[in-house]
Amino acid sequence: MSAAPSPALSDRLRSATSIVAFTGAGISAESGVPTFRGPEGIWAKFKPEELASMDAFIRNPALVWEWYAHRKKIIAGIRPNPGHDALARMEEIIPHCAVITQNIDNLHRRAGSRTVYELHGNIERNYCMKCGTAYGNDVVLGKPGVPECEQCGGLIRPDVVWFGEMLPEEEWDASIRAAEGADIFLSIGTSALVYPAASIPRVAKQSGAYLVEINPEPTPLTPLVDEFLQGPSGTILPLLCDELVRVRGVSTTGKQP
Ligand code: BV8
Ligand code: ZN
Repeated sequence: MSAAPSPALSDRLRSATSIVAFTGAGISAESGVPTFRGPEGIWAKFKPEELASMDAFIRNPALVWEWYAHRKKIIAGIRPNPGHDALARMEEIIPHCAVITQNIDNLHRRAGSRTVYELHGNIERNYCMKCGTAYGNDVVLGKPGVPECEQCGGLIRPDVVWFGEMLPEEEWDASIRAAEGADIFLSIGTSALVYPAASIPRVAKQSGAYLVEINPEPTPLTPLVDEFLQGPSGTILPLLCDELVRVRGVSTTGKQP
């Protein structure tokens, strides 16, 4: 286990035409977004099913909205970190680059990544459960208690995937296609516990990708990976991007000199 890319990875960085990143809450930890299962995890007090599920919302919409309003406020005040920035820079250099994220914080797009597949939705979006009308956070956070639809009075919910809910089909299909075509697949900052998302790195590996994991801790995926870069993604991803620039002899703007 090391934090620096091996010669085998440098070789692949030199020739890769497709690098795909699969990210979880860990990549946003250094931006100040609490992870789910860490000691400070946002689920430290509750179990996921007690908050991020339709049953929880029907049972106690005010508690679920209090939790999401709290997270929306945290996320509104944070910025992408060098890990997000490095992935956006890679997209300037490699023709086919994609980010498959489990995160709902929108930080990849804010860092400049353009091909981003959000498997679990986006906390900046909300919609009415009855008529589907879309609402931004400015509207829902301005209302006390559980926000109701201005069109039909229905309950408004965050546009995220709850436990027991299907993932968005288009994002899922695009993510599988990207994983199947990846030369290098990076699994970054995820405990690899939540399915079906956690099956995607395995699809990449089975399709011939060089599978790299970036995490300060080992996970259930670690035994399967070709390379485990142990450490925080905010440090490791910029180093990986510098190595990509070095072996391909490109300028940092991604353009050939
Ligand atoms: C579905 C959005 C079916 C909401 C989320 C039993 C076995 C297997 C599966 C199941 C099971 N029982 C139920 C299931 C299915 C269930 C599931 O997988 N449960 C798990 C808990 C066992 N999955 C579902 O319900 C999914 N839907 O299966 O539907 C279906 C089929 C047909 C018809 C209808 C339905 C839906 C799952 C989506 C749930 N929504 N989020 C919200 O955010 O509020 S999940 C949530 O947790 C996140 O989105 C994220 O995706 C997920 C995983 O968390 P991670 O991102 O990995 O974060 P975590 O804290 O766990 O780990 C952080 C990592 O970062 C750690 O490893 C840490 O070491 C590392 N780290 C820390 N600092 C850094 C770092 N890494 C790098 N740098 C650092 N600085
Ligand atoms: Zn409505």
